[in-house]
Amino acid sequence: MLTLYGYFRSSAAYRVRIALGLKGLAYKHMGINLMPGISEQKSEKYLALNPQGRVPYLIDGDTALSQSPAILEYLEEAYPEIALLPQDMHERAHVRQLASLIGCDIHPLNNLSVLGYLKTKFEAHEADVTAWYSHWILEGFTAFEAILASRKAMSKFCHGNRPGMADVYLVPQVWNARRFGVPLSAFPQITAIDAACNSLDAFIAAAPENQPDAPKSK
Ligand SMILES: N[C@@H](CCC(=O)N[C@@H](CS)C(=O)NCC(=O)O)C(=O)O
Repeated sequence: MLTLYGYFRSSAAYRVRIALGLKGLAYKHMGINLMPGISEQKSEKYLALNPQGRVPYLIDGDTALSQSPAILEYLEEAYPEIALLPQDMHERAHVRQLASLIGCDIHPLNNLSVLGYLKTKFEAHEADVTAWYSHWILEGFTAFEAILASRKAMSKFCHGNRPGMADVYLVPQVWNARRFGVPLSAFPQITAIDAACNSLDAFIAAAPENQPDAPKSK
């Protein structure tokens, strides 16, 4: 059985939960509480496992990995029966392009430690931090939407009519955007794809509000 260390609101862990669900892989959930003031990711015990002190962290037998892109690529190779990347290498590169736009250019600028550093080191106010957060999502989603629009045919998901790797990255980022009140009306394809994904069991089961460590009142 696989073990996934995560946090209900971590979008990097959310990606891995979606991929596990799409591939039909059962896993044991280990909650790591990232709430400022609790910061279980910085505990001696967790750092001994993952020296970077972040989630997700996946254990599959002798394989133990941090970094959601590495985990997702590992799952794709270790459990290829339900593929999240296209067969064709050109299409595969296209999907990786979309995933990287989110994984490399939006998410790292908006993660908890970056936002915390803006506040502690640069005395950024809450409104400045929210503006920072929105800026990188809006900039990234504008490009993402344009890339989707440049494709010859519209599709139900980011690539074709089955959910795959780009959707695995997109849906958690849309969830974050909504959480911070980022307006999404300029992104009709992104929001349509998000809605299509969120009607599927794997995405519903992976949603932050459906995790065992989510607050009950949410
Ligand atoms: N590039 C990493 C990013 C992981 C990451 O930043 N995780 C966040 C939650 S989404 C985290 O654990 N933050 C804790 C912290 O910054 O202290 C990945 O994709 O796995």
